[in-house]
Amino acid sequence: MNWETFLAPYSQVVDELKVKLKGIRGQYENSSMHSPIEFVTGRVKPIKSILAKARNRNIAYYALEEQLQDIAGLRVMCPFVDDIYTVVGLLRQREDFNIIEEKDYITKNKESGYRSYHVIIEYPVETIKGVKHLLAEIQIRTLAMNFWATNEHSLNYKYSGQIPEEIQTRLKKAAEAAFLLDEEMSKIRNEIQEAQAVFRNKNDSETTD
Ligand code: 0O2
Repeated sequence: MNWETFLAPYSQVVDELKVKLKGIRGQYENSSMHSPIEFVTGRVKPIKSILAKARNRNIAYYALEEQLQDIAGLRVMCPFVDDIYTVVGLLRQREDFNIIEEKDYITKNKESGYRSYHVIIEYPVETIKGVKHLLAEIQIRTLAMNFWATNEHSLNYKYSGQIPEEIQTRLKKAAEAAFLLDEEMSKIRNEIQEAQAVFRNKNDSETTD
């Protein structure tokens, strides 16, 4: 297995999708509209993680491309829960890739407390040998959901996937607190957005003065 050759087109997928998703944010900003996207990150799954997931799920090397959906991974962070569904709507109407699966871990969170909306796409990437259709996973979540998931991921790494029960219980409580925070912020969303618009206008007039 030549990993460099295998992963190169995935790296291109991540780079291209980052540009496209950040482009959505830019278009909202240029139209002085509230952007449903706060920021975007992307990564190619590290070889060690690919091997571990393939081992756990009994996936042979030749089947990785077909069965491992998140070798190319994008993450879209949104200010509010509603924005997640706006982003999903924008993805559904695009013509540069096909959505092949959606996983809603927001209305039904995972046992761990994890919340996010996952969209699995098939993305056509141009290579010197022609077009390759590769899978990529776009995880869409609020800033609060991301805060929780990042911390839980670190703990999972620390405890090699066996987080002690007491910490698991705390994590579940923290997931609920993060969800409540999202709910409360949604209730005062208009106030927050008006304040941000005033702040933006003030900054704009100061830079043009
Ligand atoms: P990493 O290190 O982030 O790459 P499925 O076969 O559909 O049941 P699969 O393929 O694991 O399961 O898909 P799923 O459940 O949509 O999860 C894919 C990714 O979502 C994970 O990738 C994580 O990034 C994230 N995720 C899912 N569940 C959790 C969770 O409980 N906590 C956190 N922090 N992240 C989660 P990897 O490969 O597991 O990890």
